[in-house]
Amino acid sequence: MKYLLTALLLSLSAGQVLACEPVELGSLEISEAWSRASIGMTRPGAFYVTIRNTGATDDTLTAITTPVSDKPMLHETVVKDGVASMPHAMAIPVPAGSTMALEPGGYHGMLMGLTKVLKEGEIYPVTLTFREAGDVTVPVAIRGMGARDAGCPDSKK
Ligand SMILES: [Cu+2]
Repeated sequence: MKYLLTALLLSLSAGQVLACEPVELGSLEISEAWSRASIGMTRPGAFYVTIRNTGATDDTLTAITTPVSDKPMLHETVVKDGVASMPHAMAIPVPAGSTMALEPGGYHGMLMGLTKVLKEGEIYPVTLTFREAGDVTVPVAIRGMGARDAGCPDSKK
C-alpha cells in the first residue's frame, strides 16, 4: 500500500514537471499550461498557458483544440462597471519579443462541453494554432480547484 502511494505521487509530480517544461515551436516557447480540476462535466473548464515570442515576427493565437472539450473557445475577461463578462476573443496577439499569459482574470481558453472530468494530478493535451508558427500540442497539468497558477518551480508570475 505504501509502495502504491509512493508510485502514485511520483507519477503525479512527473506529469506536473512535463507540463512545466517549455515546448518550442519556431521562436515560440509554450509553458506552464494548466487547468483547475472540475467538479463534474456540466460547467466549462478553463485553460491557462504562457506563450513567449522570442522572435522578430508578431504572431497570433487563433484557436485551441483538445479531446477533453467539444467546443473549446478563446475568451477574454472584461470588467466593465464592476461586472465581469467574457467576450469571445477571435484571436490573442503574441507580439514579437513579448510574453502573453492566458491566466485567471485575463485571456483564457474556455473548454465548453467537457468530455471528461478534469481530475487533479492528471494531464491532458491541448493543441494551439498560431497564424504564423502553425500548430503545437502541449501537456496541460490539472491542478487543485483553488490553484492560481501552474505551480511550476520557475514560475515568473
Ligand atoms: Cu471564459
